[in-house]
Amino acid sequence: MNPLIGITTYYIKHGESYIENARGLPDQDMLMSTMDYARSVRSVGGLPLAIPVLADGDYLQEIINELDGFIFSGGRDISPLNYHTSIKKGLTMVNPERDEFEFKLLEAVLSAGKPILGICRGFQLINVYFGGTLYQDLAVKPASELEHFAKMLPKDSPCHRVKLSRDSKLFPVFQSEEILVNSLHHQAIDQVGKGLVVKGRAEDGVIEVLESPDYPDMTAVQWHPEMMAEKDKSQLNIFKLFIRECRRKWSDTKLKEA
Ligand SMILES: [Mn+2]
Repeated sequence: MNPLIGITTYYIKHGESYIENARGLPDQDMLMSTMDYARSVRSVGGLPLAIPVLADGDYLQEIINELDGFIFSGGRDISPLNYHTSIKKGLTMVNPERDEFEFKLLEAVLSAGKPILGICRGFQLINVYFGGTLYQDLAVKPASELEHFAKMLPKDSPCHRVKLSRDSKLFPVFQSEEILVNSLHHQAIDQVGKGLVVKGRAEDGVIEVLESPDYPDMTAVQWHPEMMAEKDKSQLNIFKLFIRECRRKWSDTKLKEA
């Protein structure tokens, strides 16, 4: 069985990225996803599918029923209004439609008990969903010498260390307490959401791994394993773990139905 894996996407509103003779027309909205997610999922035996931002309750329920696992992908900043905070210096573009859709999707996936992999924005989305907050810009607060928004490096280049807890589900994946990760985020977790547990931090204390005892099939990381996976096979193990969880959930469900 090859699990069907839904991957959330950018919602690019018309006019936003239109360049004459590039793609589409000035009055067309677009969805966008980097190929890294699809390639990583495919290389571990999953069937990757992009999920468009469609504000329609039936659509949500149908994809929940049909898909076996969900990747909440990277992207723009989450609007601070979602964590009841005023807009602060350093916030960049937000997309309220995507925020609203993904919070609804996350709620539905959690209640269906299907496996979740949250990456970067997806990791932050999970924290906000559980009532946590974010630093709106690491350049402003908390000040650190570490560069977490390393756009000057290749996408797969390690930037800093992450210290994993020995009881993290990622510890057996990497078989190490210390791993090297890329870093392409300018925001970070401030207050941790209810029921979430910090299982990994960067050298400067920035939270990079969250887990939940209530949702053991949820993995959430601040870095981008999908960008590193081609060169660093240990990062691909995160996807292997996720696909294993999807297969197990799928066969548990089939057993119950039988
Ligand atoms: Mn980082």
